[in-house]
Amino acid sequence: MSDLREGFVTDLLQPGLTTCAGCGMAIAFRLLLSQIGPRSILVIPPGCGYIFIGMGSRTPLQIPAFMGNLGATAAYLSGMQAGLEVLGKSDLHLVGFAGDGATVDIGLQSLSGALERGQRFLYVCYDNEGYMNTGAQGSGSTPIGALTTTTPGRKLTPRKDIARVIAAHNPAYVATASVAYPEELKRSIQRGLAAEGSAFIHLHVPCPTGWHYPPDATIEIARLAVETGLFPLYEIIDGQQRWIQPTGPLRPVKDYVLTQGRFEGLTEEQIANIQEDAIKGIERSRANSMGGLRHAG
Ligand SMILES: Cc1ncc(C[n+]2csc(CCOP(=O)(O)OP(=O)(O)O)c2C)c(N)n1
Ligand code: SF4
Repeated sequence: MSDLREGFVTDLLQPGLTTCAGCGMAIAFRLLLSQIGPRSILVIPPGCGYIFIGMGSRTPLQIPAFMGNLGATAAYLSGMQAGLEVLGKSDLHLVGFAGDGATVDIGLQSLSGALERGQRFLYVCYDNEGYMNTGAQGSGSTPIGALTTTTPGRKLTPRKDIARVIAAHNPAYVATASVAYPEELKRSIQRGLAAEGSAFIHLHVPCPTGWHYPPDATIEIARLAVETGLFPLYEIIDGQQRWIQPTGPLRPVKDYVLTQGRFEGLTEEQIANIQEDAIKGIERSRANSMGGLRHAG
């Protein structure tokens, strides 16, 4: 058992979880816990992340956590912030950990409202690019060309660029992050916790079960998404965008799509279209950036 007295914390998450082998989200969640520490309250909506809250009276978590409904993570965080203010407690971190379905689709309205109000919390959207917990359905964050159970003929439209959607609300902090760059992720979490207002991290977490690849390839695939420009890394602090993307030429997207069964059977022309989209996307993301103050390594 962990001892939660100051200085005695060993692990805020106990073993015996039922996440799939090689789950990128599970790796990312441990990194998140290592940064937020025991003085935190988590809100996690239904989805694979709910595994960390537990079932019935059993939980592997050593800090308070609450499962809201799928569309209202930011509304719960807002209510908790108001409650803590009334109680005069300002030394607790309020942290949301929600999937892409719960964020870019179903929870976008409540998140948008909370961002407009400038409420203070850290919201981490773990993006496994689909509704994975309910059978790998396509979401607004599923990339073009991917096979899912609701797009058996492939996703025909590009993903929503959620970090830019959030940035348009001008919150205190926005970052994109990848489980393949843990030091950058930890720094972004710290910056988000320190921000004087709402903080949002869009965190890329490969899913072996839904993307159809061997569980030991998770980190390699996450790194390829960044290196090909399909998931560029940057942060925006008080409106100033800084580039975190590794330096050097982009790798071809073919190196990425060939690693996963969800892209099986793509034609050369379809791969060329994805390549074009990746270049356009990275140019859009880069357009507002100042010189690279941080570089993932
Ligand atoms: C309003 C609503 N619609 C559908 C569901 C059923 N449901 C539970 S979890 C889930 C998937 C959530 O997907 P996402 O947020 O991407 O998280 P992931 O499962 O990928 O971790 C769905 C559709 C629900 N709980 N509430
Ligand atoms: S379905 Fe994907 S995201 Fe969900 S627990 Fe399994 S590997 Fe992780």
